[in-house]
Amino acid sequence: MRSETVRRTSYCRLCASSCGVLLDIEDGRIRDVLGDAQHPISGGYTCPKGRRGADLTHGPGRLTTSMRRTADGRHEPIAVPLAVADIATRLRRIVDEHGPDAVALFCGTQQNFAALTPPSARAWFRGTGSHKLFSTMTIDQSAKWVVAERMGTYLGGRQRFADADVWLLIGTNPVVSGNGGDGDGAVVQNPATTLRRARERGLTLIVVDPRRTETAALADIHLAPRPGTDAVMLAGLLHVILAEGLHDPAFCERHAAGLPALRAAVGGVTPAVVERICDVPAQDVRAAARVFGKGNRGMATSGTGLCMGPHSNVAEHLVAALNVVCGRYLREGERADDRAVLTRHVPARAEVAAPARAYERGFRSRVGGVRAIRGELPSGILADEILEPGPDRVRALVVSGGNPATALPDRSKALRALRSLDLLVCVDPYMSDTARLAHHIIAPTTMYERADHTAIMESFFPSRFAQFTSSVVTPPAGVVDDWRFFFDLAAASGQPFKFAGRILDPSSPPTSTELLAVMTERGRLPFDELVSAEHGRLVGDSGTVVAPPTPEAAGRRLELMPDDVRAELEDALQPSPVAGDFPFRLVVRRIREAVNSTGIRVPGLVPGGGNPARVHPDDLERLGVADGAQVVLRSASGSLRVTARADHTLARGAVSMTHCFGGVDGDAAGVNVNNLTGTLDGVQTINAMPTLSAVPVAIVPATEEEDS
Ligand SMILES: Nc1nc2c(c(=O)[nH]1)N[C@H]1C(S)=C(S)[C@@H](COP(=O)(O)OP(=O)(O)OC[C@H]3O[C@@H](n4cnc5c(=O)[nH]c(N)nc54)[C@H](O)[C@@H]3O)O[C@H]1N2
Ligand SMILES: Nc1nc2c(c(=O)[nH]1)N[C@H]1C(S)=C(S)[C@@H](COP(=O)(O)OP(=O)(O)OC[C@H]3O[C@@H](n4cnc5c(=O)[nH]c(N)nc54)[C@H](O)[C@@H]3O)O[C@H]1N2
Ligand code: SF4
Ligand SMILES: [Mo]
Repeated sequence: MRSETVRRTSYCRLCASSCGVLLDIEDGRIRDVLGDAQHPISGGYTCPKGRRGADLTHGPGRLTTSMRRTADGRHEPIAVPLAVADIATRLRRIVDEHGPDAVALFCGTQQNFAALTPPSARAWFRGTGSHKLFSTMTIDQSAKWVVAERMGTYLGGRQRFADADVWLLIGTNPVVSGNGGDGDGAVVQNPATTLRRARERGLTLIVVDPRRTETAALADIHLAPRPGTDAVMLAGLLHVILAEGLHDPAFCERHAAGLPALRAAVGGVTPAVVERICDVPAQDVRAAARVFGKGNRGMATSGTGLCMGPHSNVAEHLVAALNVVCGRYLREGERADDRAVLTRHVPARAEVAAPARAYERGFRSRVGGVRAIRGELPSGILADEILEPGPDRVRALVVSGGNPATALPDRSKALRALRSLDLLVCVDPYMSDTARLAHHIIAPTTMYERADHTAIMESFFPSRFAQFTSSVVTPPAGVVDDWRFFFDLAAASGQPFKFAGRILDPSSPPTSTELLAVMTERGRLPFDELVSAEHGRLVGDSGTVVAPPTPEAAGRRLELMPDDVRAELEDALQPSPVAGDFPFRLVVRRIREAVNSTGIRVPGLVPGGGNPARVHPDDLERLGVADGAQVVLRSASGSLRVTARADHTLARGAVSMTHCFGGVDGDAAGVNVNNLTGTLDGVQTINAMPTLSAVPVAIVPATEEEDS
């Protein structure tokens, strides 16, 4: 007899979009995931991987129990309390012998979609006394942190997508990625429809991307520069805007310093220079600058294509400079961008937080003297932190919702480092590449098995919205909520566990829902109202406005062109010859069917199963490579055998591939792009960010490579 199907409401937590879903549950298992048409911000939209939520929850790859590595290298099931006790003992031994800095935490992407995980992982970590905190931000868009440190931040808020008449997207493809443009909440939910509707109401969209992406296809203007030349492109746009007086002198006068230095630095970067270096016609550069400069409202925002490039820190600085120079910020008395519902509301003020350059005083690593930024050491030096001899060498690593074995640059070094650890603990519901190498794998609940709310997602929403979900299906007996593992580990280690400003009692753990409630105490929506709103709750405009500046802020200014940024721009203006040994540039590309490595092992999800190297058909023809043939990509750091695919959307000279594919045991389809990256290639000062996009490569037909 067929059992009854129950329909439950929840939201997907694989990416920041947080789409509302309806789950058909049968026999305690999810049968179907459907978009929730009544959801106020996603409106029924789901993506291919979100619709495979059933497989991610119940699929064959799902770990239903924690695992411990045996002496012969296999993994065997272990009960969570025993695992926690063993991990605590081994950590204690390492700390006693080598000090707390021998312990590190790596925070990955998937920990960020469970409200309780980041504060709990950090609560445990703080108790260790270690400085060795790492996250994916520093192999992603930490150029944005560097900009805030060197330029400062305007505290009145940014102009909003909802009432913008112009928007510039550079190095980002939100129609696929939902990349949220610095927490603007722009183009995250149902992105293609959101962009189409904005254009219908009059928004002009400019996209700068070497590929005619799904987003570029919706744009009014698409500039396709040579990969890695964004700093020059942005300097050129600034050149035109300043030369033609399209900037906002009043905003600059009041809030910015260094306008003459900026003017001087971009003075030589005429559209003709941009054409030469970026390979974009001068008149197109001028036209785009005029459209952006003449718009009344709207921002320039970037993504990984820019932040992973060879001059990422200066390029991102120039994105911010473009916004400052055009005054794209909210003024005193304007309606504030207030999206805090469950989190504490921070009043907006028409003033500047001065550049602090706090990284100059951060914890200093023995690896290259690199310093912590925002309390984190850059992940670009994680492998060296493990491998390089030294008294505070990292010997124990806890990985929370991340997969450094596939995500870190210079994969062979990363694998060597992970294999050499005395203790590797991986909290992951699947046998990820990192889990395979771990001494302990803690199997956590997956999204539909845990209670949750959207507190830490608020900056990704377009307006004031919040949602709660209870656990919709019963988790397997052997798993534990992510937060609870960290709570138990702190307790077993005799460490205090500080959460939302209070120390929790180790002998009486709260329930997940109790802790979720604690987290919203400083918010403005009562917890019971949140819980009872089945499809989430759109909270009306708060009516707050941008407050006048405080007297203390009178002298604070945004630094448009400090000396180190100017030097980096000069460097970026030296054209790197697109010829020689490595004539192509390998660029990043996300796909709808996977979020980094999550999804790559779900059968039938990724079309074709792998991650081919996509190249313009003319380039393939010139190389004598047939569509679908094997090629070898070579870079200064390594090589990779991969299937070549013709792709008309790419600029000539670019190769586009998706990261995080290829298993350590060859068990996952595809190949790993980080075989071609290095930790020293084009590495940026301050955040030690290596080049992960616009990586110089050669394409060699596989047969030739094998002959030589
Ligand atoms: N479906 C899906 N969504 C995701 C993810 C995923 O894996 N899948 N990952 C999530 C994560 S962790 C992140 S960080 C975000 C990232 O979100 P995005 O930054 O939007 O990432 P991509 O979609 O790869 O888009 C990067 C774009 O930059 C372009 N590009 C590459 N090199 C250059 C260059 O030198 N200059 C310029 N101007 N453009 C260049 C590429 O062609 C590509 O279109 O997405 C998140 N969302
Ligand atoms: N060459 C190259 N390298 C790159 C990039 C690139 O574009 N090119 N992109 C970089 C970027 S932007 C990023 S963000 C990183 C990605 O780096 P990571 O964040 O380290 O990689 P993910 O694959 O997202 O790892 C997420 C892990 O969390 C697990 N997981 C899923 N759900 C849960 C859960 O509920 N709880 C827990 N505990 N775990 C869960 C997944 O199985 C997976 O193993 O890679 C970076 N590396
Ligand atoms: S993974 Fe897909 S369905 Fe899930 S939140 Fe992101 S966009 Fe929505
Ligand atoms: Mo990322």
